[in-house]
Amino acid sequence: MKLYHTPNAPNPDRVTFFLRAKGKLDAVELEEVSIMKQEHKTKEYRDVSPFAQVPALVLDDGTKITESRAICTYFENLFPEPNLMGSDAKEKALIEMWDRRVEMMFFVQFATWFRNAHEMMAPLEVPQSAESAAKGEKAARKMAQRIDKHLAQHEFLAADRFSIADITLFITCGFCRVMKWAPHKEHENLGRWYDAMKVRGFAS
Ligand SMILES: N[C@@H](CCC(=O)N[C@@H](CS)C(=O)NCC(=O)O)C(=O)O
Repeated sequence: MKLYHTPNAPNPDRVTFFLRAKGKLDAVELEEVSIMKQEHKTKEYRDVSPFAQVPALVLDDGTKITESRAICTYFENLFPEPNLMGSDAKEKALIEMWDRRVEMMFFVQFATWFRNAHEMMAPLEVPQSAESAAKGEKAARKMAQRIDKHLAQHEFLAADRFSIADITLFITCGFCRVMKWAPHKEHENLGRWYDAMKVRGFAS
């Protein structure tokens, strides 16, 4: 199977970090797609990913899976150990709850800020909107505070153990560098959690 990805872009990183945490990065053939060169907008790549987004996974039977969370779910089922999405009903629900919260209330809000404010994104976000940027920034900063408060009481984001929710948060904190913001340096508990994730080494 082939995984189309863009190194240092957050959604593709979510999948490659997830595979690395499973020790299975070598199970896929990797093909790089440059977003900056707009390679994701070519006809060839749109045949793989009709919405022109990265990552995309193409299975050996030709099936195309193009949402990072769905690709991770596929790998979770293919490579069950180590478990990263929950082993029983309660864990599955708690991990999904935090993963969705991070994705929708932090990642997407931050991405809205970045896409609408950064000059590098002007060719991709047409037209950029200062109002959308401001709303995204406010929501992302608020969620960073909420997560910091949660991490004051918890070693991991969900279910008291390492999971996809931690991976999604880790890639989001890393992504924030594009706006010269490091939420893990601004918030003590988030910082302690971030350092523990780096030591864990799943991302490198
Ligand atoms: N919901 C999708 C989002 C994918 C996505 O937005 N990927 C970005 C890279 S991080 C992309 O392809 N951007 C290209 C563009 O906006 O033109 C997923 O989770 O896979």
